[in-house]
Amino acid sequence: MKIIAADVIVTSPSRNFVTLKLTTDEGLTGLGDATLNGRELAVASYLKDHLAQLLIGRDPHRIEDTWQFLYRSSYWRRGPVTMAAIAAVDMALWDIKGKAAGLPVYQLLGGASRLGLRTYGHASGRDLPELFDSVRENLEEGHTSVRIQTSIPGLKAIYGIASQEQATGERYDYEPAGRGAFPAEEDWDTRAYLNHLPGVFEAVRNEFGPDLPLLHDGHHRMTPIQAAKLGKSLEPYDLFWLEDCTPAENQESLRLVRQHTTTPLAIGEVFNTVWDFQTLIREQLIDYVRAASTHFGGISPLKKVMDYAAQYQIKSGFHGPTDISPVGFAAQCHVGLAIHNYGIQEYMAHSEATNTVFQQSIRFEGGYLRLSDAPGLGVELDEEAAAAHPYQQAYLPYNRLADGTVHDW
Ligand code: CS2
Ligand code: MG
Repeated sequence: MKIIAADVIVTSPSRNFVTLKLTTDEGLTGLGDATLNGRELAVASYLKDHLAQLLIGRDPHRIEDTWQFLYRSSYWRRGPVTMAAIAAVDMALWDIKGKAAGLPVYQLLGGASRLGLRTYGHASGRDLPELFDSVRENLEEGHTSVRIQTSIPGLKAIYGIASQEQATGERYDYEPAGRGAFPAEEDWDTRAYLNHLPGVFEAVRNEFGPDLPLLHDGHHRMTPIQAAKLGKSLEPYDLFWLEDCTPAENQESLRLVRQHTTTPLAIGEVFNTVWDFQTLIREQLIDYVRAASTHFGGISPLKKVMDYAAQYQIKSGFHGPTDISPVGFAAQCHVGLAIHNYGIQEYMAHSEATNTVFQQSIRFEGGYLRLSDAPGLGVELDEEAAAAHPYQQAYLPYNRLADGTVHDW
């Protein structure tokens, strides 16, 4: 079997997605997700202008060899653009291998280790009543764990609050990247945040009891000592995890956080390779690996990092917002179903428009994501529907402190 075409499809049903479609001389096709939120066209160009011609004529069964060839021959290793492009190729090859074998990808990774994938949903609110309603909605949808994000008194707009208006007038529900030619500016104050958050968790615990697993995303905004303080102050509320408490490109900073708190830590949605996790895993500085197959080079490296993490009892908590396309989401769900050290999967349902372009076979039933027996990844792309939603420029927001300093968003 040989690859005879490599096409890049850019579409914007509710938000932008970049998809690679590989076609073989035997008529099989494979899909891969290459979406990099806010920088989509850079990856589309990487695939179209640099990788597509290298793939023509190759044997699609040689997944590991192709991955190593693309990674090492580029010379310029790592980085989100390169690794999203390689991820798309890797996923599309696994999709083809599954279709050729007549098996879903998880079967090729060792078979199912569980019946379905436990999830967490996103709850948020500008005040406690709105937050409580949002938690209830999540529970009604079937989520058995809930992420809690809240507005901070005195701040106008911050990451993760669904009902706040964007500068463009759109709502946050599906996509924080606002459409338009310039990123929206939000505000930030770490002291106000550290003072406000423990009270919110106390109120949520009082309302929903001690058993509901609760999560929180710090979105890279704290220094190590601030993160340590937050972890400590949230200990009475027994979090499932505190996510991205520091900008973790400095892996050593997690030593300090870890020394001070038993709040479990999850990190890595912006990481691109296993090396970004090396110190964090070896020194057991985290509890959950937050990588997404799409930004991490695909299914092959995601399986490798989880096998490494398994030696240290570290589990998966793959990044699953709607900027991971249905293809990338399916890819990591196949890994999640197969590995022993599965933890939890972030799950935000894609919009109706997204689901008309991408037909997904994963179902969310009884609180679990259930994978189908469809061969390969189990996602179909309707190219006509995709063409009806042309690319629209969009940017993630950014933050400024009260004195005008740019801060981590
Ligand atoms: C995130 C994302 O889901 C999460 O935990 O932190 O919402 C993230 O902000 C987006 O993926 C950025 O594109
Ligand atoms: Mg996050």
